[in-house]
Amino acid sequence: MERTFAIIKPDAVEQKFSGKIIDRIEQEGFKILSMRKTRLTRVEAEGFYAVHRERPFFNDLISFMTSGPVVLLALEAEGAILKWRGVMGETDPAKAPEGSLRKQFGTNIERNATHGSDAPETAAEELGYFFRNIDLLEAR
Ligand code: FUP
Repeated sequence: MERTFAIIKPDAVEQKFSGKIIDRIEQEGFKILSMRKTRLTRVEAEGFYAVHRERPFFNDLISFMTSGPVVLLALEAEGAILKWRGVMGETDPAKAPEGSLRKQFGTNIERNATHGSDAPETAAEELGYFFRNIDLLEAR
């Protein structure tokens, strides 16, 4: 079993798509190990996206990610990381396949509805960043 970290971003929460996205997560066979609705502080968002600090879109991205509440999720499934990336589709909703979450609920490359870890190392890091004692979470 593999774990990944997901975010339902402020655009999707604001448009009341959280329920539909959580439903899709369950229908796809992910187990929700932990889930929390919160509003990211600037410090939290900047730390989370630290790898993008030098990118031209960084400030806009941080403003967007702190603009309203998000839903943070710890997910588990066989091959969870790639599986969740597949359900989300490409970063740019315009390039994401029909039926993917970003195609269905995203607006543009910034307001793209969801986040998902891109590799085992980032999944472990991101899960640890937002969920204390992630190693103790049991699939029940
Ligand atoms: P992804 O792994 O699909 O989330 O994509 P990236 O790591 O490349 O980008 C992380 C986030 O930065 C995206 F979700 C949205 C934002 N971004 C922009 O706002 N503009 C860009 O040109 C690229 C990414």
